[in-house]
Amino acid sequence: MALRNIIKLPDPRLRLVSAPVQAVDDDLRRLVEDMFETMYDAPGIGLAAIQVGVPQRVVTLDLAKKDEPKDPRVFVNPEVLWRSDENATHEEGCLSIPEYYEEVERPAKVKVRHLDLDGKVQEIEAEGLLATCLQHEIDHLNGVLFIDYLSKLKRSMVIKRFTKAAKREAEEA
Ligand code: GNR
Ligand code: NI
Repeated sequence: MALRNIIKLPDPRLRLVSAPVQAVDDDLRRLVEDMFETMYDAPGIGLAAIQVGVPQRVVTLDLAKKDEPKDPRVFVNPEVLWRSDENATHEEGCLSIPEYYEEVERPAKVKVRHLDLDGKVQEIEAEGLLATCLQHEIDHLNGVLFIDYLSKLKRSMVIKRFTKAAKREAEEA
């Protein structure tokens, strides 16, 4: 197991479209282990592989509260099969855009098909926070970030702030 570095805005890799996983094998299981370690350490409730620089369609999630037992979930090659017409608004954050939070409106419910770590096809219907997080993570696999749903002004201010911070860090290094 190893902690991996989480890439941050404006890293252009966040805009890549990740490739489908070809085989559910030990290499994939090692990546997933590292993703959980990295996600729990951050801490975050979800992580897409591209956030650790791996452009493959893999998502980890754990929505358990602090006082609850861990509930690690893995979604390989997730696909949205259905979205509700009804929308819901949730405050979102992203480990690749640290300490920035905004309300985002998305379909309230989604049906998602994916592979599990045994390579078996699974389908789930999600609502609430699970629906929000799954959509946030599947967006990452398509190079989409939650700031893309905000006004142009808000989005450009966030990108500017993180671009400046990255420049400053590069100069200090
Ligand atoms: O840790 C996270 N919290 C969160 C809160 C509301 C909506 C989505 C998320 S996902 C985020 C971790 C992350 O960046 N996943 O890509
Ligand atoms: Ni994110």
